[in-house]
Amino acid sequence: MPTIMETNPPPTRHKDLLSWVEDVRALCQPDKVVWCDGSQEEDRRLRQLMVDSGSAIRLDEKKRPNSLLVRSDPRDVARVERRTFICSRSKDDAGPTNNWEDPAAMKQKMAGLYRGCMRGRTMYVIPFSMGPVGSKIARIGVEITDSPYVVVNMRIMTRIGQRVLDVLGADGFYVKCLHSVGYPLDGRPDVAWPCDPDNTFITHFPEERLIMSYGSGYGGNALLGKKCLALRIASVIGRDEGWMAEHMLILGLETPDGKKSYVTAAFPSACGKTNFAMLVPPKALDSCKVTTVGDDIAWIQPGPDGKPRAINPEAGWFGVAPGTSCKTNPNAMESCRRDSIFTNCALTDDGDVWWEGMTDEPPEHLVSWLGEDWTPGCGKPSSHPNARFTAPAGNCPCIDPEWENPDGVPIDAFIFGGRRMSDIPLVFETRDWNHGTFVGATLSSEQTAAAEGQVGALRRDPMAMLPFCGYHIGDYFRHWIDMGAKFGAHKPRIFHVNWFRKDRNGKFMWPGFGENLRVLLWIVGRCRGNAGGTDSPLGTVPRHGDLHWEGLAFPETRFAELMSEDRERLAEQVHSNDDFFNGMGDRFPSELKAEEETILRKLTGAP
Ligand code: SAT
Ligand code: MN
Repeated sequence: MPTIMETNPPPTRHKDLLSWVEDVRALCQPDKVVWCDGSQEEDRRLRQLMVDSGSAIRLDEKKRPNSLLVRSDPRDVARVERRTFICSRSKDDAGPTNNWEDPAAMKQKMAGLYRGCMRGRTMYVIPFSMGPVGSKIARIGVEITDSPYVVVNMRIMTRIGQRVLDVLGADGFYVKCLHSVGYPLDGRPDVAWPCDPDNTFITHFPEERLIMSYGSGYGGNALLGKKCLALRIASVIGRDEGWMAEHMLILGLETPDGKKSYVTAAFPSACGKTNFAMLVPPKALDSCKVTTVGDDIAWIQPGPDGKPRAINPEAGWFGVAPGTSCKTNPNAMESCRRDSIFTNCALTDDGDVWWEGMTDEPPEHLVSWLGEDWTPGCGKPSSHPNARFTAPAGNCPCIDPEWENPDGVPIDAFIFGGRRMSDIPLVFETRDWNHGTFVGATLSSEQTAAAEGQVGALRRDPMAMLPFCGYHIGDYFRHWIDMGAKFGAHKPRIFHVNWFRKDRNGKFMWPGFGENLRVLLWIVGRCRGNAGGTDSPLGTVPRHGDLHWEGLAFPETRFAELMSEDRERLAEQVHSNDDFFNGMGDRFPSELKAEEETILRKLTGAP
C-alpha cells in the first residue's frame, strides 16, 4: 500500500506557522505529520487509504465516477450548537445569542482533550484559501486535523495546498484551525468513523482569530473553513475591517436584453436556499438565465467605487441530499454526478447512492446509512435526514462565469426570506437600508420538524445568522447600519420574500421553485428602475400587473390573497421582538428602535 511521505523539510518558511504546527504536534503526539500539497495524487492516495481502512466505500466508477460514500457514527450527524462556544475575552462581547466560556479556561479544557489525542494517527496540515487564491477579499486558514475525511472534503469545499502557502509567504496572516476527531489509537483498533460525542466542543477565540474543534468529524464541526472561519471568525474580522461575512447565497440573473444583475439572499434553514441559488426558469421565461456564484456564504466588501462586491469564499456545495432530485434541483444533481463525497446516504445494489426524494419510486433494496439492509416498507429512512453531498462548484452546470473573479461580483440587492404560512406577503421591498436592516434583524421562520421544537412556532433567526455571528448580535446590527453609510449611494436595495404562504385550506398558495423567477425579475426590475409597485405599511409591493405571468395562470384575486397582510397580527409580531431587543440594552442601535416605531405607526394607521 502506498504511504504518504512526511514532507521534509516543511514546504514553508513561515515562522509562526512552523512553530504552531510544532506546538500542536508536541501536544497531540501523532505518529507523523503530513503537509497537504493539494495535488490530485495526494487526493487519490487519501481516498484509497479511506477505502482500504474501511472508512469509505468507492462508488461504481461508471455510475458515479471518482466518488465515495462515507457513513458516520450515528451519534455524530450534524452541527452541535449547544457545544459551540464564542470565547471572547469579555462575556458581553459574545452577546445573548452565543454560548460563552472564558478563553483561558476553555483553552485549558481543550488542551486537556488534545493531549495525546492523535496517537497512532497521521496529523495533516491543510493550508486553505477561503475565496480565489490571491484575491484581496479572500482569507487564508490552516487546518490541522487527524481526519483524512476532512482533508478530502476540504479539497472540494476550499482551495488547498502549496499555492496557498506560496501566497501566505513568510509572514502572511492566517486563521489557526485545530481539529481532532478525538479518538487516539493507544493500542486499540481504529473504527470506521472515529469521534468522541461526549466531549465534542467547537470553540472560537475571536480576538486571536483561532478555532479549536474536538470530538466530531461531521460537516461544520470539522470542515473549519465553513461556518467556523467563513462566518463566525470572518464576521468579527469584517466588523473590524469594514466588510460583511453573511450567511447568504449569491446568484446572477441575465434578462433577455442581455443585462446581468447579481443579488444575495439570506434564508434560515429549510427554506430552499440551494434550490433558489440554482433556480431553473420556467419554460415560458427560459430566455432568462440564472447562474450561481454561491449557495451558502457571501463575503461582501465595498469596491473602489463603493459598490458592494461579493465573493463566495467556498469552492463546493455541502448540500442536504434528501429531497434533492432532478425535479427539485437538477443543477445540484449534476454537480454531484461525479468527483463527490456522500455522507450518510444509502447505497444501491449497483454501487450508487440513493436518498429519500431522489426518485419517485425507491429502489427495491438498499443498504441504509446505518449499514443495514433496507426495503421500501421497512418504516425507516434509508438516508439520514441531514445526509450530505460534497460536490465541486465547478461541476455545476449553472455556475456563474465570474464565480472565481478575485474582485467578486457587483451586488444590487439583498433578499431576506423566511418560511411563513400566514401574514407575510410573497414579496416586499423595504423603504431603505435601515428599514431593511430592521426586517433582517426580525427575520423569523416557522419550524418544520417536531425535533426542532413546536411545529409552526416562529423561530427568530436574525439575518439567518443566529448560530453563526461570532460577536454580540446588537453590535452586528450596528455594523449593518454602518455598512449602509459606507456603501452610500451604492447600497443594495433590501427585499423580503415568502414562498410558503398557505390558504385557508392549508394549501401552499405559491408554486415556488422555478416560478420564484417571477419574483426575482421584479426585484431586479426594481433595482433597474423598470418595475412598478405600490406603497404598503411593509414597504413597496408589486401589483398583479407588475409581475411577469407568461405561462402561469395566477388570477388577480388569488394574488390579492397572497399579498394581503394582517396588520394587527404583524403589529403583534413586531412587539414580540421587544424582549430580545430590550435585552441588548444600549448595544441595540437606536436607528432600529426608530424603525420599529415607524413600522408600528404604519401598521396601526397612527399619524
Ligand atoms: O454542517 S454545516 O454547518 O456545514 C451545514 C449546516 O448545518 O448548516
Ligand atoms: Mn448554511
